[in-house]
Amino acid sequence: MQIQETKKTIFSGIQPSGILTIGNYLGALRNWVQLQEEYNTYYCIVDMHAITVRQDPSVLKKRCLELLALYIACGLDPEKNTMYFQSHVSAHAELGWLLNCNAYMGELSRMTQFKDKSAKQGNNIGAGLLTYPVLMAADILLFNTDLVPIGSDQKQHLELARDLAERFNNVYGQTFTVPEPYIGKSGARIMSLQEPNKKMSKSDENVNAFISMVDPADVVMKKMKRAVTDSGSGIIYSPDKPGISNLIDIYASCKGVTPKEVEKEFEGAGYGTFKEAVGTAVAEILTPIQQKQKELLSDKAYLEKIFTEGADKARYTANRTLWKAQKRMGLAPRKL
Ligand code: ATP
Ligand code: LTN
Repeated sequence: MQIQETKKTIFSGIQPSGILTIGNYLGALRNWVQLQEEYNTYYCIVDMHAITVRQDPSVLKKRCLELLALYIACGLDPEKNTMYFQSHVSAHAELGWLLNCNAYMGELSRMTQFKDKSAKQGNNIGAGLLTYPVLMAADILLFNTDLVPIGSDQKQHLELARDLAERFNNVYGQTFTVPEPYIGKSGARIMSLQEPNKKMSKSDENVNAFISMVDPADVVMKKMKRAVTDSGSGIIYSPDKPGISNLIDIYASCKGVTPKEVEKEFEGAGYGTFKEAVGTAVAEILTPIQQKQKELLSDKAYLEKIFTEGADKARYTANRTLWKAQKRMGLAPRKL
């Protein structure tokens, strides 16, 4: 009990907006698993973030449960981690509103993800896309989070969460812990297999651009073989070889080695041989996870118990922070 209380806190989340890719796994989930021993961890399924773009309700519902099963299948122990759905803890939306009232249009409209996603939406851009990072800041600040493990694409959003925390603390008095990002040494930015200058994304229209966590070994191999490589030859890690460098990153992250060590291992090898090795390394990681996820999904009662207990625990801590922030802003205080 004593140890539990002195542990630092981690919060992170993934949107159930599609089937996860190996980018999500290597950039985020895998690090979460490593961190679970040392920290007090909250790993959320951020379903309210997913609805910032239109979702098919029946598909979303299914994906939420699949994502929880995937968290566990990847190695998150339900005994050690608090796992729950964001929409089950209303303090997320409520603190999001308080922070919205302290956020500036200018800083929100400068967010790269907003610019990218709104460009795809044409004329009717949902307001949720603009305020999305404020909700993310609320997620994090509710738990007095010290560390947020994320892929490097989320760095800008985390910077905003820090700015909002500092601004709030300066105006209303010390309320929130200012969080730090945790970005892994390898796998922090896995690129598209088809356009290696673009991030691998689960919402890419081209299925050959990503490897999904549920792709069977033969599909993994097929997609790897189709991956765009660069002119010339040689397994060389260099900015002018974005295709092969991405494959080196994937292999290095799967095997826990450095890009330099990969170059050495494949010295003199051709692209074909290397792509096969990368495909095998990825499939070796995915196959056991897929089996475990399938088993877990056959026991809905077990999953329900985990997300219900997770939300109960998260709600308790989250409400305390929310009520403190409300009080600081001058809303009528209530008994804790
Ligand atoms: P979408 O494409 O639907 O916007 P996404 O694939 O970016 O979503 P998120 O749910 O937004 O997925 O991200 C979950 C976590 O995975 C975040 O920490 C994010 O930084 C990380 N992540 C996403 N894509 C990659 C990638 N290509 N490489 C490394 N990390 C990634
Ligand atoms: N915005 C993130 C998902 C996300 C998140 C969070 C990550 C929502 N809330 C809190 C870390 C902490 C994304 O798009 N990847």
